Amino acid sequence: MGSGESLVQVQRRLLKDKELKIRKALDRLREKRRLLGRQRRRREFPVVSMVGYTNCGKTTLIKALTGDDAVRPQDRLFATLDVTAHAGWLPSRVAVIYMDTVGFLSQLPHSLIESFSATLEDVAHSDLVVHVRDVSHPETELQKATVLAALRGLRLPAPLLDSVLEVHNKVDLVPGYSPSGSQAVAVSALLGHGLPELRARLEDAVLRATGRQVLTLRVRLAGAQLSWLHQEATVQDVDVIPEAGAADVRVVISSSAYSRFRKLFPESASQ
Ligand SMILES: Nc1nc2c(ncn2[C@@H]2O[C@H](COP(=O)(O)OP(=O)(O)OP(=O)(O)O)[C@@H](O)[C@H]2O)c(=O)[nH]1
Ligand SMILES: [Mg+2]
Repeated sequence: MGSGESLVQVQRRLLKDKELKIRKALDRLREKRRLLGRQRRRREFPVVSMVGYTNCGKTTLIKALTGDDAVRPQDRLFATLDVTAHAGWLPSRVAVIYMDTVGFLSQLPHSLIESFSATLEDVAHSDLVVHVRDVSHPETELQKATVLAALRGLRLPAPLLDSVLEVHNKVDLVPGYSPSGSQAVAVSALLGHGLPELRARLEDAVLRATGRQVLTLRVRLAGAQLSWLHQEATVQDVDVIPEAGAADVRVVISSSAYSRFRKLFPESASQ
């Protein structure tokens, strides 16, 4: 204790030390929970990461796709400094997790580089990367180049880098816009234009990336096929045909499960 310190000052100092310890422990806990959450999510759902230049509309697009009011878009730099995850459903009722990321910038302030890269580590573990672009921005091509360069810097697995889905956002601000000769999907996240087409494209890409397909299989009701499918695949719809003692079952199934199914039940036909 310093000679000039009063009792109140000592208590304050001790409390400060304690607060620091608690804060550190909280940070560790938060990190641990984040990692656990990430592992859990990855096991259960395909993960789609939204990346793009800052202000291109990532958060708005996720909100439009998930209808989640909790995702509040903000028109300012780094409105979202942490990576956030939101669940959405694809047309075949496959659930996906959309990961919101921090927007890219050409000249990132040095003090932010570390948090920035930390939030992007998750991108490498996703099943699909969606590159959102603001096509109404005068520097949209430069922004695209910046984002692609940064993505290359993340050393993503080649299949992930090769399958990046490009979304051209804010087309409501560019009358008569149509993406020139590319595979891109044109949308207005704000007005909801182009979302059905985007969902279809997302589904295609997600199923392909995760080695799954949507099939309708004719199964005999007397056999074990239906319960097998319930266990090994995602059953979406069962259409019973009483006179045939059978059902048409629509499933989302992995390639490996489908080949096991065909071996086990060679009599079942794909419709
Ligand atoms: N006109 C129009 N504005 C849009 C569209 N999508 C997003 N915006 C607006 O663009 C601004 C930025 O949108 P955000 O969704 O916050 O962008 P972001 O990519 O998440 O930005 P950061 O998190 O900072 O990287 C907001 O003011 C949105 O309302 C769109 O399709 N059309
Ligand atoms: Mg955002």
